[in-house]
Amino acid sequence: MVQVNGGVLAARQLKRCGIDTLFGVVAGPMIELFSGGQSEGLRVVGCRHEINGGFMASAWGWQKRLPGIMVAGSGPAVTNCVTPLYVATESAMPLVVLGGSAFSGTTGLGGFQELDQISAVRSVCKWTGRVDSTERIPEWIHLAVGKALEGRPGGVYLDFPGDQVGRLVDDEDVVFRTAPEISVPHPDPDVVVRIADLLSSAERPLILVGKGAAWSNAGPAIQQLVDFGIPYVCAPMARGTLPDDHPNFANAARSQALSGADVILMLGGRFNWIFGMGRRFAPDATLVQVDIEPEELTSGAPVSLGVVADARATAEALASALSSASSLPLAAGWLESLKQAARRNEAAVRSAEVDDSRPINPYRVVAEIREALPRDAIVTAEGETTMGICRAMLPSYVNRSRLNAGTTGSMGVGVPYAVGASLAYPDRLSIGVLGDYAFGAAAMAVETAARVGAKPILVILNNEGIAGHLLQDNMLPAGSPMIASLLPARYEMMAEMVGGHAEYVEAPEEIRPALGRAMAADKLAIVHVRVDPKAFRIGGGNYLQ
Ligand SMILES: Cc1ncc(C[n+]2csc(CCOP(=O)(O)OP(=O)(O)O)c2C)c(N)n1
Ligand SMILES: [Mg+2]
Repeated sequence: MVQVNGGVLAARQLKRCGIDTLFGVVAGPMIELFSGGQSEGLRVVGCRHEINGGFMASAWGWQKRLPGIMVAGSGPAVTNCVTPLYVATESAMPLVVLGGSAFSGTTGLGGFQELDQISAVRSVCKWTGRVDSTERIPEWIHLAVGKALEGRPGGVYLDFPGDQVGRLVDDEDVVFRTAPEISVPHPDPDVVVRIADLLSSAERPLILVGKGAAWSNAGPAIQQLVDFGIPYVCAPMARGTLPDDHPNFANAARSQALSGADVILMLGGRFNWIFGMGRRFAPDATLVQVDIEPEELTSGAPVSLGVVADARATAEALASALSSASSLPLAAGWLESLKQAARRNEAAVRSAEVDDSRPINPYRVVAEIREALPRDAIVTAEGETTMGICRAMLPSYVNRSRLNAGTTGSMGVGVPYAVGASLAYPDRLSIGVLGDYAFGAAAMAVETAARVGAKPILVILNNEGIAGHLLQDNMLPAGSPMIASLLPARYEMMAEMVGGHAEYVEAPEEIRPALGRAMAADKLAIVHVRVDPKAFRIGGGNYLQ
């Protein structure tokens, strides 16, 4: 009879779930989970802070279409996971946090790091559970992975009382579980006909593409649909679900599209603040929403027809329902007017893109990045000014290749997202375009990246603060100590510190060569670009939209 501990059992079940990478901060009472992970052949990424580990795991999971797994010790290690769980749940990214907790025999006595951890995380989780026996650890992992992944993905928490983790059990008393094959919900055929009729009789149809469409790989089917002549707008992290150079891509005319459409079909997205809580549409617009979660269909938006179904299955059904029509002639003028509006909006920033002045115009930096990127790059953008400019200017061409501050607008995600994405797809370029505050919020993750061989390129647009100097100069008392402005610290030295590649750029003509050297270096790189602290975004608007 062979005896194994709870850590080995957890690792074996995770492998059965298709997971080959764990993130975590080594701590009791979870040491056996780390050791079991390593002995069972999983890659274990030891992070410098649970918040970074949780974000790395979320990005890895979003890329792999599996839950990211984050292993944390007890007490503060678990409370440090509250933010990644919240961000994952709100941004529909699958994340499983496995947290150690106090030993059962001493609870209530003031044990080390004792806390009611489930209560601490419950409101930011899709599901929580507590391991009740070492033998059942595989079953609990099976439950946690399934709950994180199915329906709308999100964060889940599984609590491991310390005494269950290290206990040895006979391996023949343990049952491993296999995930069910899940058939996704298809739309009712009659409803498909109704939506097809609505679209083909619309004068100003519009398709909105949410993260659910990205998650369900709906891109090719949506492409067939928009090829009938329908413009579409992508949610920020759904960029690339179909390639951004599709002629009907209307994000550059987003306001015109949202306020002008007469029939709007939302595929796999929520009418939350990113879509103006559903209040920005024309009063007589007809709204159809397709979502895997029924409760999403009641929201601030005046939805007239809700469909509980998978985005890809629905887009495929609609494309075949429309297939007798070669195009939608009624909508041709509308599509053309949005293309013109997009060209006008893009032209408004053109002079900034080629601006030669010093300090460097941030639009110039992002334009240079755009020209240097391969089509399959995974792009993470974060910051206030910086993320807004990236949203307007950086394209994505491949599904689930775009990460940003997401539904919660959380700073501190950028560095770990870029690292997690690089670990998920080591052969693709993972680039983080980050504000200086955003970089600093998670800067020590560069040590993790260098140690595990992740090779993100982190381009820091250093405008010396939170929205550069704009907040400090205009909204805080004149002459008061700097709290929103920051020092122009030499951030690239953090790459040197860990043996990575460092670039420091002050002149516009140096941007491209520096990016080229960083890409050729084949290791973690920081390209630190000093940009104009007084520059702001042209056109304004909400920073995540
Ligand atoms: C966790 C968290 N804390 C604080 C904020 C408020 N906030 C919004 S943007 C931002 C930083 C922006 O500065 P930077 O990253 O340098 O980008 P810039 O706007 O200068 O390009 C902060 C702190 C937030 N969104 N999330
Ligand atoms: Mg800044």
